[in-house]
Amino acid sequence: MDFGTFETLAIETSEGVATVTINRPEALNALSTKVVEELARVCEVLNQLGGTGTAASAALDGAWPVRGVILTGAGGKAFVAGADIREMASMSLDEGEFYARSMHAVTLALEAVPVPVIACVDGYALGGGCELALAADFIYASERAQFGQPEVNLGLVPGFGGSVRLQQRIGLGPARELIYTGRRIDAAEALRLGLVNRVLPTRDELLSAAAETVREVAAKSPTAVALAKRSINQSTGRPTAEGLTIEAGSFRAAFATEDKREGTAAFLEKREAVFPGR
Ligand code: DAK
Repeated sequence: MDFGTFETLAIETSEGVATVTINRPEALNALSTKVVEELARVCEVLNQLGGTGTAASAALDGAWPVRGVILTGAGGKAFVAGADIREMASMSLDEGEFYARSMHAVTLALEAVPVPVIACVDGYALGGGCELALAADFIYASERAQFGQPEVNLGLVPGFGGSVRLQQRIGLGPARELIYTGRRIDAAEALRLGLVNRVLPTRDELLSAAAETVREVAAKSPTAVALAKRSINQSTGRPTAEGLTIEAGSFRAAFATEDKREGTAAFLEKREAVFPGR
C-alpha cells in the first residue's frame, strides 16, 4: 500500500502488518494539528482495504495487503502525551473546534479500518493519547505504560471521545473516577480494569505480541473479520434488538462471500481453508 510521505509519522509495512509510529518524541508525541492531519491521511488509505466496498458493503473484492495495524509512539517514553498543549494554548475558538472535529474524524476513521488495529502503549497515554488508543480495537501495554484522562487539571474535559469510549471500554463507575480525578494508572491497573488486553515486559515484546496477534487473525477470513468488526462497532451502545438487526445484516453479507463458501467447504472436506478474501 502506498501511504505517501509524512513529517510526524513513520510507517512500516511488513508481512501484512502496518506499523504506524507517531514520531514527535521531543514533545512526547503530542497530537499537533499536523499529526492529526497525517493520521487522517493514513486512515483514508487503510479504509481502502478490502476493495472499493470495504467493510461497509458486501462488495469486498479481495485486496488485503495489510491484515492488521499497530499504532504506537516513538521514543520509548510516551505513546501520546495528549493534545499538543503548546499549540492549543494559542488556538482561537474556531481553530479549537476545527482541531476537535478533525480528531473526532480520525478516531471514527480508525475505528472503521476493516482490519484489527492494536494500540501498543509504551509510556504515557494521557488525555488525547488515551482517547486515540481507545479508538483502536484493543490496547496492549508495556509494563511502563501509564494511562489517564488529566483534562480536569487543565480546566478541560475529555474532547476526543474519552467521555464516550472510556465508559464503553471499562464501564461507567471506573470511567467516571478516572475522568473526575484525572488520576494516572499503571499498566497493571489498566489490565485489571479491562482498558488493556495484555501487558508485556518490554517494548520489543509488546510489538512482537501485537504482530503475532495480527498473524493469528490473518489466518482467518478477512471478510469475516471485517464484517464482525463492523457489527461490533455499529452495535456498541445500541439497544440489543437494534444490535441484532445490525448483526443480521453482517451475517447476510458474510453469506454472500466466497470466503464463506471456502470456509464451509474446507471444513466439510477436512482441509485447511484458503480464503480468497472476497
Ligand atoms: N503537549 C505539548 N508538549 C508536551 C506535552 C503535550 N501534551 N506533553 C509533554 N510535552 C513536552 C514538554 O513540554 C517537554 O518539552 P520541552 O520543555 O522539553 O520543550 C517535553 O514534552 C518533555 O516533557 P516533560 O519535560 O514534561 O517530561 P516529564 O517526564 O517531566 O513529564 C508528563 C512527562 C507526561 C508527565 C508531562 O509531560 C505531562 O504532564 N504532560 C502533559 C500531559 C497532559 O496533560 N496531556 C494533555 C491532556 S489534555 C480539544 C479536545 C481535546 C483535547 C484538547 C482540545 N478541543 C475540543 C479543542 C485534549 C486534551 C488533552 O489531551
